[in-house]
Amino acid sequence: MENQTSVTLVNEKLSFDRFREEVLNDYKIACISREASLVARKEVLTGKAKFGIFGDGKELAQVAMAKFFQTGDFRSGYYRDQTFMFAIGLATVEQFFSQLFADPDINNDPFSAGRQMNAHFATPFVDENGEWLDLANRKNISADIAPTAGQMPRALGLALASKSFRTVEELKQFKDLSDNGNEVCFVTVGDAATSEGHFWETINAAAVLQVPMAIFVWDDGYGISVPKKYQTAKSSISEALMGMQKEEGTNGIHIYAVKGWDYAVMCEKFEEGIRITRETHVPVLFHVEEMTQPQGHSTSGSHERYKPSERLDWERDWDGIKKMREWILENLLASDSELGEIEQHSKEFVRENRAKAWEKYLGPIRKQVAQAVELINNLAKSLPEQASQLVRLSSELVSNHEPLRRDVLKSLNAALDLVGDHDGAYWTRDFYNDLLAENQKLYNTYLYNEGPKSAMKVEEVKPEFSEDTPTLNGFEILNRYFDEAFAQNPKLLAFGEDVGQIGDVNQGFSGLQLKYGEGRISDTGIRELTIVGQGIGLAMRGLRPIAEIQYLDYLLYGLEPLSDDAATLHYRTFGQQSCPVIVRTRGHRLEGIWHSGSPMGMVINSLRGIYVCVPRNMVQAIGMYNTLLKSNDPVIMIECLNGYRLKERLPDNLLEFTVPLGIPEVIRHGTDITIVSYGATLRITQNAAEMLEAFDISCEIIDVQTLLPFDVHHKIVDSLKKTNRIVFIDEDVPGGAAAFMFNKVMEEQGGYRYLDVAPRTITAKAHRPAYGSDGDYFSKPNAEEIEAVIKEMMKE
Ligand SMILES: Cc1ncc(C[n+]2csc(CCOP(=O)(O)OP(=O)(O)O)c2C)c(N)n1
Ligand SMILES: [Mg+2]
Repeated sequence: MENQTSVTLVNEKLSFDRFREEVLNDYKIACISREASLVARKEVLTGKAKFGIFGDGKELAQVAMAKFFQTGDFRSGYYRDQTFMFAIGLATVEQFFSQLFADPDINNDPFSAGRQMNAHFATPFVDENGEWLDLANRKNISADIAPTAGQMPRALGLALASKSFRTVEELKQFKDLSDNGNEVCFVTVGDAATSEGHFWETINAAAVLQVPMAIFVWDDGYGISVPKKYQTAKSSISEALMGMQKEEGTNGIHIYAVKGWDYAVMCEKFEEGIRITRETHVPVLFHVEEMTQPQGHSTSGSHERYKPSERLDWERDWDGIKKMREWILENLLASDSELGEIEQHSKEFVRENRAKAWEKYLGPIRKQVAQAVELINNLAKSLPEQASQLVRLSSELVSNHEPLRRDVLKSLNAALDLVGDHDGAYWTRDFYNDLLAENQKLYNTYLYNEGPKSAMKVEEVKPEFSEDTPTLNGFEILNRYFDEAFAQNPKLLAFGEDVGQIGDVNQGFSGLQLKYGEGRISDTGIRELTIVGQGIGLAMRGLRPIAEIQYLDYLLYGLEPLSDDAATLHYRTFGQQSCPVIVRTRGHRLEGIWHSGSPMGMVINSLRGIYVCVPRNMVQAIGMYNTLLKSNDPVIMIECLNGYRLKERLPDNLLEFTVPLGIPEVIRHGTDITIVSYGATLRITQNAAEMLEAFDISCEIIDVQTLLPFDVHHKIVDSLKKTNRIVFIDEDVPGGAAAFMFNKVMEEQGGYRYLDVAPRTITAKAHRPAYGSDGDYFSKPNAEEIEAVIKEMMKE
């Protein structure tokens, strides 16, 4: 008996020691993080960094949250989370400063190679060959973005992937990607950002879908200068959300409200809520109230300007770290002097790491400076006439204590301008060009995949047709394709409005939900923004989602996450994260202001980093799908709305043939004029070409097939060399994608050299297309108009 008691006592002592140690470690991380915020702000104010936004005032919640973030979990958060990153060991203080200094060396800023503002974190999801890493065995941070609540739509997909891995039988084999769907997506968001539609749409979708998501609202009462009363109904996001509270027999979410200074309660509630969402996949939201901003919003201003003095006093009194200190002392977990030691150590630790980061950042630039100075001084020796000016250039560069890469190039360029073509400048010019190439690698790479997973490296395989090849409606061909593709590739998932039960509004997925199950082919609510987000998140977790936007006109609702998140992901992570989402939509000709749009200029200009495919028929579309499924980049596939009922031949090698991206196809050969177009407009163009034939005018029609990339081998200019006349036609507004094509051929391909007459564009009118067949005829380019323009060009 006595023995047992002493064992229990020893155990209790051990667990108390462990508890104490954990608390003090959390306190230490909080102090280090606070110190990092204080020091980093000074770095910006003294000009060593451009801008800073920090996690001071949010420390306690984040050390608490970090305790329950397990291997395999994901975070989709925002710029306040440095403490969390330090606590889970995915960021060091040194790395934090490297990013603040915009260090472009990926070894120093492993999150973005200096491409992102500070506190925008990420971990690698793919290796250098674009293969998915074993995310189930890692702690995963999806790359942060600055647009408020922009992390929400993606989070839906990251969380939904867990549900897919848990419920879809075919996905159970991918043990490296998921441990039976036990992964929780941790989401952080500011109180003011909850005013965004992104927040509401995501919460509603998560509540409907029931996915493992733990949302933490960091509530400091302000969105920059605007207080909660202008942001949130009842000034409380947890109260405003009460109708979503899960009850017995309903879906919904669990809601907790906790205080950001109350370390003990947060630890308890986070443990409970996260355990529940991990087990049951019911989402959970923690409203963390009464947080502070000791230094205000960012380095761009001071909060004394807009916070009442009572608020500033309150923030000082209720500072989380101060409160945690009091709590530790009250509970006799450490003495005042022990805590003092931790605080002192934190200061030194941050100072040392800041210095290391600065040295690493500046070292390579100093080397460039030294080499440039030597070259310029050598030039001065061999060119006495320019010597004094050259020496002035080199001494200016030397005396710059915080030189940038651009300063080195500016000095070298100025020196080269001075000496002209002189042979003595050979090495200087050589060095200048080397630096240009080096900086190009640092700043201008990875917009798309460049390695084996680049869509541009997929070999062309032609479709094969045999004698008994059937001719079917376009939608039937697609339907056969999706059937075979889903049978072959277990990672394929498709979803969107009306995609599940009826198999999409044009029946591409008809019957396939029955065959492959709701886990793989599903209906969604009307929520284009989070349909896109769902696709982004699923793709980031190694799945192959086809996210459907019912009509191209409604892409606008989902454009933000495509532009800000998917299109920038590979670039902003220096190639460490990829998002091979296929956004499938249909557009161009139909009827009416919101069903016949062709806003291609909007698409190509907002979606650099995404491929834009505009197949003229469904067989071409399938070839592009095949190409894209072999690669890692996101794409938007715009099928022709009026093409689903046109007859096409069904290729025998449906899953094998590929259409390479950026390769136009001549679909009608001719000698007098080159017509460049794509998609639905091609049929009208073909009609016009037939009409023109009666007048002995021979048209060559080129289908560009993809707008991004555009004619990579400059095939169009080859045609122009033959015809010496060119017209670009599409259904976008004037100055839209037709102007883009015009620019590509004239400027990039040097097409202006081969023109006999002025080149033209023919587009839709600037207004939206009016309803009905006449509305279409008088709003969009029509065959008669094309005929007239071309006849005129032939007369010139
Ligand atoms: C879409 C968008 N609008 C505006 C901004 C500029 N902005 C950056 S942070 C911010 C306030 C965010 O407040 P909150 O969500 O409460 O987060 P906090 O900074 O207070 O932690 C604003 C308006 C932005 N980044 N994105
Ligand atoms: Mg706020």
